[in-house]
Amino acid sequence: MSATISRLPLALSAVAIIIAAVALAQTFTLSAPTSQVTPKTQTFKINIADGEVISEVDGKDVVTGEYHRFEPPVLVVHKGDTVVFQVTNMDHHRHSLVMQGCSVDTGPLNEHESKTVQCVATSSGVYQFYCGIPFNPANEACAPDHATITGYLVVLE
Ligand SMILES: [Cu+2]
Repeated sequence: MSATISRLPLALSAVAIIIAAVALAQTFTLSAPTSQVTPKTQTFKINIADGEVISEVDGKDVVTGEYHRFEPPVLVVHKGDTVVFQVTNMDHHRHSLVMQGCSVDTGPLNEHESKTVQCVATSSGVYQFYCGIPFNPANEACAPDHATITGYLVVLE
């Protein structure tokens, strides 16, 4: 009986040491960097193109307008990736691709002109890219829908 009582503090000490060791191990595990996707280079072919607005007029489909867009309009990468934009202007109006945050700017692109620009996506988030050439019908610069020629770079954590 007395032998059992005298072993109790030893057993409690052992349990305390085990609990402390587990807690310490968890502390180091939690403070260790979380596993990240290995940064890589992601290349996108992006066309600046026009589309037709087709409306039904007197029972027939008629082209009633045109719009301009980036194709594809949404790009998804991971933080740390190098993003390469191979931009081609397929439209007869002059356009460009500009983005802040992950900073790129092709400068003005004439019809069928291409330019490659790149940036490193250092922060996660959603970045809008857009045409940087304001509409000016006097010199073939952009189009009336300039403000809606936009796309998005989604940078995942
Ligand atoms: Cu524009």
